[in-house]
Amino acid sequence: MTADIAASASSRIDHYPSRRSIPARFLERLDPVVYTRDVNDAPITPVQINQYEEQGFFVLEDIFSDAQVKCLQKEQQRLRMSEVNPGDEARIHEPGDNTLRSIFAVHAVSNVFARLASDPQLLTVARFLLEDEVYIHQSRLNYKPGFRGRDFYWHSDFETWHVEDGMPRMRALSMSVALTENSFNNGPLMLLPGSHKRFVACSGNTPENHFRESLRKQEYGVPPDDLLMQLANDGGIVAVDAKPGSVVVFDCNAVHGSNGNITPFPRSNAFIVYNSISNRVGEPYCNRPPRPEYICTRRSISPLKKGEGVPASE
Ligand code: 6CS
Ligand code: FE
Repeated sequence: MTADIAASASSRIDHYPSRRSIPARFLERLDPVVYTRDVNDAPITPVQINQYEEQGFFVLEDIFSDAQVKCLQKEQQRLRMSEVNPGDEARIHEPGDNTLRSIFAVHAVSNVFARLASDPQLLTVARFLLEDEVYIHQSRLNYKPGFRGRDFYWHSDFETWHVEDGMPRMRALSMSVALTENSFNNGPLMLLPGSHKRFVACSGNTPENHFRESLRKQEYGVPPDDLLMQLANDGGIVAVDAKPGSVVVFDCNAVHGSNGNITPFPRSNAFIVYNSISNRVGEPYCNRPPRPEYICTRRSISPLKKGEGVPASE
């Protein structure tokens, strides 16, 4: 068998079987966390590299200036208020009411968020950790507005991206850019340190068009209580209080979630998901049709080039 056939054959082997109608269980992580072995002139500190390796995440403080944050906030408000074609599927509302929960593919509809996604400070870190050229697998704004912002239950993004998008291996990461204060009381991102080192294979089967519900309230691909208890007992729970303009970088398989927000203060973040160009998505592993392009980039996969950075707003 030639090398490329072997490679494509191996890429179709399901190394992380999940939602196969068998009880949930831990599987070994088969992939590195930090792919780079050469840490000379790294764009992040040894402490950050070690934290990412061991805990699955770290925080980049003060990446964007107040003027840049102001520009991002104005843009997220514009998108939030913008008239869109009725039934725009990329705009997700909270279950049961018309509160806007998320907007997906913001890098594709907004020049400001395209510049955020290609910002050299972010792209350099993603390329370093994944040791590859990268492309944007997904982007989204999670608004989590005041008073009525709902929770995002515990999950591993990779479990979904593997099963429903056909992402073969754990060679992707998310960057959550804080657009408003992420404080301990308005539903900050919570992570289970060390959870990225084991894959939680979930029970059940993926329903048809699962994304129509899962982006509002995820019920499949969710770790069961006993495995969550083990992860929390082993590594604790960290709620990340992040100032506007800071960035939480977390591994694709780090189990995370966030509580609802009944405070008057929104907890709005922009998420950019970088996938390695050598880990591009293929056929889903759940034998369902591929999810739409606004959730999972599939048509236009090419190495992301460094952009001019996030504009500053006067
Ligand atoms: O299905 C997805 O791709 C989305 N679901 C969650 C809960 N987090 C990652 C991503 O936004
Ligand atoms: Fe997530």
